[in-house]
Amino acid sequence: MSSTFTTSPGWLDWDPEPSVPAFALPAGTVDAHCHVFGPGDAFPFAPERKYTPCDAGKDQLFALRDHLGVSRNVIVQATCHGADNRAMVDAVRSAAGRARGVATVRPDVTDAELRELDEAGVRGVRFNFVRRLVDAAPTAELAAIAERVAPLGWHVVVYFEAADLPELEGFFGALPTPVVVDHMGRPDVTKPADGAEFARFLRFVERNDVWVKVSCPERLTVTGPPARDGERNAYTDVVPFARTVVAEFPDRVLWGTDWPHPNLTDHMPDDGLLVDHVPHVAVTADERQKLLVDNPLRLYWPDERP
Ligand code: 0GY
Repeated sequence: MSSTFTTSPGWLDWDPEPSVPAFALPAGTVDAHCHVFGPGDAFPFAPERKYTPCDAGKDQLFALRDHLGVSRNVIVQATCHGADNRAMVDAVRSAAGRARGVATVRPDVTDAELRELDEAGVRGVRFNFVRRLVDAAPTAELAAIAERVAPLGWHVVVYFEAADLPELEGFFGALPTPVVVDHMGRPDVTKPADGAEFARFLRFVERNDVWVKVSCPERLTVTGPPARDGERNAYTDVVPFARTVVAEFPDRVLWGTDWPHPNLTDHMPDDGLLVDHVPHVAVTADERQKLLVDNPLRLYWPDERP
């Protein structure tokens, strides 16, 4: 059946033929940030969405998982599905224990709905402050949601632009759950990694119960990837930032592909190259074991923690 929707202008589809990574991920690696989109005819996109993606369903995600040598996924609710978590929950349930979910919920979510999400494998809620993606909810509403999910042992995933951290960090620091920051808080990588702006982010992480996803070099880079047939060390301008975070907080970092890479307009990454980026930011086997396996297990599969 052909799709009954049209993707946003300039939309780039995910790469159907990612390369085989040169770097072998350690056994048990978790891709702790990825999404599913639809399929749109089965799981319609939200009316309030700011973009319409291509289809990127669970079977395609699981094929990528196996291709890259990943063991498990954390599937994060994408804004194009609003607070309708059905596509994400269906994918998590289908993974038979090999996936967890992060949901978006509204303040009127019932306790029964939260319990059902928990039973399906959801372990967090996402608060998004990126204006091109959402009309952000009032922080009082979000604080109330955090109070509701804290007793379930969930955490809060936050997505924001670096320039907004000064305004938001007090709110984040007061949340009653661990806070997981998407994509290193989106640093401006044209500024120095040892400069004032990133130092402020590092201090925020240090002082609070904050975890950091060292993800999305393809979104943060200005130099871009190498040519498809070139050497495999891509996104080198992002490395100093990710390297600093891993070195300073080895027990509170996570990694993810961000497949299917929404809203990229310059290039669509080769997911194999994203795997090959990892040993440049986590340079010892011990750091990689924590980043890829031990840390995500502690947060998402605590019963199996090493
Ligand atoms: C990401 C980043 C983006 C989009 C979303 O939920 C989303 O729509 O997260 C983005 O456009 O920067 O984490 O996938």
